[in-house]
Amino acid sequence: APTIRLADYRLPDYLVESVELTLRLHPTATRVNARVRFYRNPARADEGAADLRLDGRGLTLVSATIDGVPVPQNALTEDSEGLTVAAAHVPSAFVWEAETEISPETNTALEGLYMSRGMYCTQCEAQGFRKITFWPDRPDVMTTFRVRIEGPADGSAPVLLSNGNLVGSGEGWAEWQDPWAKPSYLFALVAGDLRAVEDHFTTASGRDVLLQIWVRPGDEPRCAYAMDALKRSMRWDEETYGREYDLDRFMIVAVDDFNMGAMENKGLNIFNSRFVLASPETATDADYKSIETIIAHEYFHNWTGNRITCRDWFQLCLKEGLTVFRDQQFSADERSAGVKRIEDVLRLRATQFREDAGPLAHPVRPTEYIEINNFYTATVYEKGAEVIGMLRRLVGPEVYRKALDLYFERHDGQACTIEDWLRVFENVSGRDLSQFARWYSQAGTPRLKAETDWADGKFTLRLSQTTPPTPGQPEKAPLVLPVAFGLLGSDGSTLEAGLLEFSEAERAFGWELPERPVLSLLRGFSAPVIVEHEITPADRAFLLAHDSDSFTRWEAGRSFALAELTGPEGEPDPAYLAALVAVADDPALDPAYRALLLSLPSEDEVMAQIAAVGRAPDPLEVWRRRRALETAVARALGDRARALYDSNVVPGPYTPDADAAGRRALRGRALAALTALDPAGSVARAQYASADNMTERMTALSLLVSRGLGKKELAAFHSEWRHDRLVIDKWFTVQAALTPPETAVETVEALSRREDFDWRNPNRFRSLIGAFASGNPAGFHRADGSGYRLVVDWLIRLDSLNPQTTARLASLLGTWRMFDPGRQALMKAELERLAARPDLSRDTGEIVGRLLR
Ligand code: B3K
Ligand code: ZN
Repeated sequence: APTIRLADYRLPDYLVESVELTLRLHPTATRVNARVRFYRNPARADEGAADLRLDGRGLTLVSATIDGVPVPQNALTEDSEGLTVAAAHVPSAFVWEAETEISPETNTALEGLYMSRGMYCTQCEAQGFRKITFWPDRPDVMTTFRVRIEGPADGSAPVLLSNGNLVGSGEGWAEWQDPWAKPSYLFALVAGDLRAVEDHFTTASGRDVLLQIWVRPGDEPRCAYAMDALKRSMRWDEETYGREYDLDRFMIVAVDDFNMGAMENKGLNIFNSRFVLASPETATDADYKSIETIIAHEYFHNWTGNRITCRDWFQLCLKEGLTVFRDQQFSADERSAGVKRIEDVLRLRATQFREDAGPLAHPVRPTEYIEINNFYTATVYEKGAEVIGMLRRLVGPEVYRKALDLYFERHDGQACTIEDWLRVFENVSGRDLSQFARWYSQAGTPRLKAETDWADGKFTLRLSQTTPPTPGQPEKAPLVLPVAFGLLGSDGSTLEAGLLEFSEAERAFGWELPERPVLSLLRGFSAPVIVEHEITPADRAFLLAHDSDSFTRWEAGRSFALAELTGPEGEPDPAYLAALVAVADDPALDPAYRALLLSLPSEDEVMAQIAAVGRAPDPLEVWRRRRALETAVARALGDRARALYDSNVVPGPYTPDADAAGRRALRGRALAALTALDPAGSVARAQYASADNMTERMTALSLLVSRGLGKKELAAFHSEWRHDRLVIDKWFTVQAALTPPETAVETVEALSRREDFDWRNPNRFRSLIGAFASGNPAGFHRADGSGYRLVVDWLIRLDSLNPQTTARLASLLGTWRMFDPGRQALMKAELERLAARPDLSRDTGEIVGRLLR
């Protein structure tokens, strides 16, 4: 497959004025009629006539006409990626009409038009529309769509939906018109036996919007939280960004078979059902939180993505980084900003730092790809969001808002680039952002080194930065780093605080102060870097007790824990345990925050830390030592664990709000401590038996399974929920991720042989194979290689059906160079076995190729 390069971008030869689509649905023989008004792109007209090139994959062409006349056989050439009409047969403005046939039922890749348990649905981003009809399938070709859907003859799909406004309907058909020009990747169609949960929203300017969440019959009672989150998102975007919704209705559809989280199709968002459906009995606090975030994210795309879209797929971060940043702001406003920031950093480190450290490292704006679906990455999304957060910090919130206003005003209706985005900020702030722009082109996680000095009443902070080489980028240049800091006096007061703009390779900053301060560095995690700063245990303990910045305060505890877990083994530092217990017990602190303070770094985090200093982590050792530290923390908590457990009962019926969830989280940490010291898991068992909500049940079940207990509870759980797919996914996940290393591989193997391991369903596949490969490092990295073999066997099986999900999971093997020679050889051999498959998909082929490069 060819490599696509940013440098090769050219304006489209032809643009589209409007399109009328008619789809006659049939499981294996859907007919698609496309009537398209094309015209020669004026920006390229002086180049003379051009071939008409249309993308198309897996389509059967039935007929094609230009201005009503069949295109002659010798003028049209078809290949596996599309068709070309010779320039001599293409007028400068014309109506192209093509009839094609497709088979949604056999479309297992879940891209284009496919079927999910009897229901028709689409996924077109990035390049799925070309699996529906021949089309210039690129985001800079935007047009208005009119869509007529004719339901399947057997009447199995009475509800027929597409983008925009419903303009006509009758027995077995419906017509939709979307007044907003959009690229093909935002096209959507849904047809099925569905029910709507409805509500209304009145926009700031007083327009009424009909809100509908479409689900399978019986799922209606589980939509309330998604609807609530949607209304809050709509209000927030008006208040925070001045953005109103722009159609008469906004629809969300829940689909069971979906490759990712959700999709922002104009006016018709399509969601993985796990990010819509929730009830206290079936969903955890974490599920509610994800639903809120993803509903907001997709809704926010209406302006950042849909009204202003990307010129080409290299600009993906233009919409994704910005929309992630916006959903993070929203959740911070709706919940606790300090807690949210820590959660976002944890996620960034677990996904993006990991990506940056391995063979898949790439810039926020990549410059080449083979399969664009492989670039919906943590770097584009999460680091993309961090870059915007830095920009906002550098210019300040008022200028940021002005810049966004100008962005919407200047670029509404356009397909834009990162240059357009940065120019808006330059114009509004008067700053030169040319060095800042490196954040978009330079891959890798910068190391920020800090050295301090105290002499003659002067405190000096010497900063230096380096970025290690990444594939294809051996040399790195200094970046603009906004470094938020505080200098604390011995009583905990702030002597000095602010933002340093550090953009050189090294530089010293100095302050005259009455006493030697303690440095609180990178407050709020103001730049996505790894800090290298030798800090004494005493200063760490001081920050953990006194830092007024909730991020650096938490980080002090984290670095303590990492030092315990990666340094020489021994009794944990009593100062750490004492400081930890003090904050965990401090009633003045938000319970959710205390729960985070009490959580130890994940095994992956510990392994990354070990690898960062050039050693090969032993996943089993890491697991064992983490367990030991958990026990030590539990001992240090002593009777307090029981007190925390008893005093944080949330009274009344379950509510998913942040306060209640925070108390449950803290209570969960207390239960973990109790369970660490109780080989029978009796308190966890009791909680499992008495809990009236899934959060407390899963907390208890997870702890039991992680201790090799819970057989009885697992059996009861399964028989109670066997008819609920989303809940049974959890049942697979808890075992795949938390079964102790000795029996993990066998457990996953046995689970994969079950009849209800419906591996064709992406959620189910991820719930077992994904959860094992990403959530159970000690099991997955078993020294005999059986974990790798098991996962790769399944990837091979899935790849022929669903390349996108396979490729994503294959990237989990990207850490192979971090391990000891034995594990490296085993992992490499498995990657080579995968690479050698003759029929490997382009998606998985690209990932595996880069992993082995
Ligand atoms: N834009 C979609 C992701 C599409 C992924 C294509 N492989 C969801 C989102 O980011 O909101
Ligand atoms: Zn998005």
